[in-house]
Amino acid sequence: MAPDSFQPAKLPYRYEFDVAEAEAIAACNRQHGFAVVKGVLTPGQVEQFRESVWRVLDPERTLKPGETRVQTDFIEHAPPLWDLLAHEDFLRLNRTILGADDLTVHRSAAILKNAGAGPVVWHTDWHGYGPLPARTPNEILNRGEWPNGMWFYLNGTHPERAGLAVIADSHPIAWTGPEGFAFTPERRSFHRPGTEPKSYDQFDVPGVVPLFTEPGDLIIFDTRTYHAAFPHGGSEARLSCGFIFRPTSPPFRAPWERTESARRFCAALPFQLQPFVREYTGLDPAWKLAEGK
Ligand SMILES: O=C(O)CCC(=O)C(=O)O
Ligand SMILES: [Fe+2]
Repeated sequence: MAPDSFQPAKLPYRYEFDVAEAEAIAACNRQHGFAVVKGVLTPGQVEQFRESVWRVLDPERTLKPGETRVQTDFIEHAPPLWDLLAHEDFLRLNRTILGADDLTVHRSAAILKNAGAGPVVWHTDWHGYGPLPARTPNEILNRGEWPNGMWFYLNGTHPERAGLAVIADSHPIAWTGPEGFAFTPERRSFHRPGTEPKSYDQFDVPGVVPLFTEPGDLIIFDTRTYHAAFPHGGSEARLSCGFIFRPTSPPFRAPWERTESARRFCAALPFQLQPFVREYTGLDPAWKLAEGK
């Protein structure tokens, strides 16, 4: 691993902002494909979010060394996140990024990653480079133009402990990949030419920005931005969670019915927050494209 990946990247632009700087954050995300927003959560919220991640992903505390768990309808089970639906700066930031006043909760997730876990390979979350029709819930939900990364890393992020890294400016459709690499099929990742076309998991890639954040900071990245996570060489489990909005219009349909859990979530939200979930699809993990389609 290149030693520089443990140093903050020296970039000719600012990518860390205060939550009130909505225009500058949206501009940085548009131009460079990512931004960090400092201190969005209070220490009390960080504590509540952490408690929710443990409660939902590991209620029995059985997480093994090196294990990672992912949960893909997290907001439905984590009422402390609902406070963000009434957080004026957070809403204004999302409205500015999306260029829309009416927002719908699109999807949410949480990840619990124990010390000893390996890296997350370089990838884009966007499935628009792949074939139609979409085959999985992720492929259905990750074809939009809204940012796909709106993450709170509740222990902060650091390259030594499974921190997130992004490749600056990797989000345009016209991007041709990092210098010295070729894309793997469907542009999911990249590899060194002459080696097997499997997703790259090292950090010696041109344009890498390792992120250094505190608990309570928000990491935003564009739907097409390439990102990866360092191996977890720390000693405590890494907890992260987040959710994204999409503009309520145009309508967005999913090919599954709301799950029982999605229905309970929508019913439980206070009256004044209902507009955020009228068009909520939830995510049915059991859905897949029927054979022969
Ligand atoms: O483990 C991480 O922080 C990376 C997560 C990620 O890339 C994803 O969920 O798409
Ligand atoms: Fe990802």
